[in-house]
Amino acid sequence: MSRSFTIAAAQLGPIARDEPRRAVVARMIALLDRAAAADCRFVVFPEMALTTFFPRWHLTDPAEVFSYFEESMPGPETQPLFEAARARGIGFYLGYCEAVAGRTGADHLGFNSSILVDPDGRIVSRYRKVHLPGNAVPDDTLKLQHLEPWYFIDGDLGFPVADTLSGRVGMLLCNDRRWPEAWRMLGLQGAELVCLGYNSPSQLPDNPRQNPLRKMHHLMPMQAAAYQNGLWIVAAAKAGMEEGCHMMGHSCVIAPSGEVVALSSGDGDELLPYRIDLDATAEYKRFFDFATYRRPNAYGLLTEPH
Ligand code: CDT
Repeated sequence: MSRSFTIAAAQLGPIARDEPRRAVVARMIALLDRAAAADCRFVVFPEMALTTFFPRWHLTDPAEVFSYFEESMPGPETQPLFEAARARGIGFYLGYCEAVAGRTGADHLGFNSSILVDPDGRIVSRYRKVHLPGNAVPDDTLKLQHLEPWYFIDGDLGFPVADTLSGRVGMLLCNDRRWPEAWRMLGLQGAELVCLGYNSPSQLPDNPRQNPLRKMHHLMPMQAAAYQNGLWIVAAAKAGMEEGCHMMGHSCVIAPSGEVVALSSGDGDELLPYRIDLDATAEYKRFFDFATYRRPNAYGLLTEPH
């Protein structure tokens, strides 16, 4: 299997609070159709791709919170996505909320997770988000809450890298992209491609001075990470005005040089295909040559709690 192939960020426009899974899955299958027409081998869907981004609200009805979680993957409503992808010979990355059996109530029901599914329809890797941003307890004084540490449990699988797509492939989720340690964990394992889905508001009403910098703060850490670790990044957004909150688009493909080589242009469902060559990572991996030049003895502070 060639190490040069077409991959796509499969950006999703807004998902309504009451939009049924089967409608979202139908939208995703329509993107798979476009991906097949573009000869893609792999597509990257967003974080929490199956539902609206509910952590923006303090929800008190356990039944509603539970409705945003998947008890199994694939489950009855996501099975058609797996079948459609396999029929087209396309693998995918999917972000979703993973329920943990036995949890009750309206908080900490499970993980903010992602999976890698190969073109044969097999789940080859799982990731549970490590960097959960926002407030750990509801704070109704905020203009925009972001309650991931309230709804989710900290990821406990580390930063896995899978041998698939003829290369080494890792996963991250949204806020992880702002943390260099996450990328380095993947880089140290030889990752050549990292898939990332995200739900990022385009405005931060409680930190308005950052608003004009939002696009830069999205791209800059990933451009640095791609270059410093010699890897490709494909990042897929939830975009557009979702339940009154505008979600940043700017899905992108970033090369191991750090260059943004593809960038989405709209606020809706959009496929962003790009042909990548995993062998293009070698030049940058050689340039940094971790085995020769890293100085772990000088980095002890990085792993000490502060
Ligand atoms: N989903 C996610 O991780 N979003 C965060 C928002 C942080 S604002 C509290 C992000 O880093 O984009």
